[in-house]
Amino acid sequence: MSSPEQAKGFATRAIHAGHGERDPYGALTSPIYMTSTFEFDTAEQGAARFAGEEEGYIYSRLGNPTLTELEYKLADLEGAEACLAVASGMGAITSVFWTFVAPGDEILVDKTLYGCTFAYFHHGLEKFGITVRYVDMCQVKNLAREISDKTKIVYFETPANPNMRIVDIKAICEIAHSSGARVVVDNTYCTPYLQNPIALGADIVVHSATKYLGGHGDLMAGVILSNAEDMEQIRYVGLKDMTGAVLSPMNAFLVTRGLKTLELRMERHCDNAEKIAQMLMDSRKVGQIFFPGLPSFEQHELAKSQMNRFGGMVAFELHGGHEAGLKFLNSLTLCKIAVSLGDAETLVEHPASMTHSTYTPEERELHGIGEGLVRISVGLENAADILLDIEQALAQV
Ligand code: 3LM
Repeated sequence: MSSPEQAKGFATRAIHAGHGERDPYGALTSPIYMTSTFEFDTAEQGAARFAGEEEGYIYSRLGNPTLTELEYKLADLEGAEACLAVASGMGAITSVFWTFVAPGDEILVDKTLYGCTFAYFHHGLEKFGITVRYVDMCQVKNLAREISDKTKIVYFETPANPNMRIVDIKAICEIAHSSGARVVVDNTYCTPYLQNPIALGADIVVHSATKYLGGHGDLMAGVILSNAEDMEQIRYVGLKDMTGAVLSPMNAFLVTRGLKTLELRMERHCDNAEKIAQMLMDSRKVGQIFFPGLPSFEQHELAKSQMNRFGGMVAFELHGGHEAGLKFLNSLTLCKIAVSLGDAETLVEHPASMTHSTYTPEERELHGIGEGLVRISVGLENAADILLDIEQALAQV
């Protein structure tokens, strides 16, 4: 799916890439192909499509024109050869792993991961005879020490959910590739507007498109991006036969619509998050602040080198621990108490009891997820209003 749109600016590509032939009625917005199956002209044509001898749609689990438009657009934005849109972020992650791992294989994953991704590895893959090893990939030398020729996949998020640890994409890819492992990066927190893992050497990128890509909190979706060969396997093995995590054409349309404003939205998310992180610095209720844009953040320089800006996610540790975390959430009046991220509304959650309750308390401690940690998905409201709400909630703690 390499595209002639590549040379144009991000917003231009986000709006125009993937929009194919002019519609017969001149409709500016592509129609939504709400169909499960496609009619063949002849029995021979059907057979030729199944045999891969003729291009064309067969059945919506294998492909659908509304999804194709979204896939083409996202491949362009991430600089990937091909893309596959699926039903959720978890559908994306599981479709990749079921395609490429088998019993006896080993995978190396970062020690901090989104809670359900951790649960999939820990309670899912391990049950099928796949060895999962948790490595602190913020220290590149740890991967060099742990990797072996049994390692099939190296997997991480950067920034990691929920504590914003940054992994050096380029350095990790060099080590993984020297051992013949594929590198899979979850780019949900950044979107292709802020970070391009493929340009830094990653083999496969996954996203929860439920978040910033859709951007309005009204859908579930996931995407996978890679080279054409791997994507063919993920589509026809992982999605078609293993997970069946098919995206509805309606939701594909909504993600395509969301992408048109991705650049504008990300700029605003970043502006607002910078202001909130700065304000938190002045609160005596707050301990460590996890935001890569702060010069005091341990990995600020690394973040600067691989991200265009620092994103819309801010986390912080309250001195009062678990109780203080819940009290803070219950004191909010504008911001919503909710998991998920990347919506127009500011969403605030308590990872230890919500998104990361899939870890045991011991695992959370080991993986750097504190009991007093609060996570904010900074929304698109006016910054002054968000600041005021957070300040008054902090005062109640
Ligand atoms: C959350 N996260 O609030 P879906 N990768 C990352 C994610 O953050 C997520 C997924 C994958 C949250 C969801 S918690 C019950 C709500 C980095 C989701 C999975 O399958 O589209 O939800 O994506 O952190």
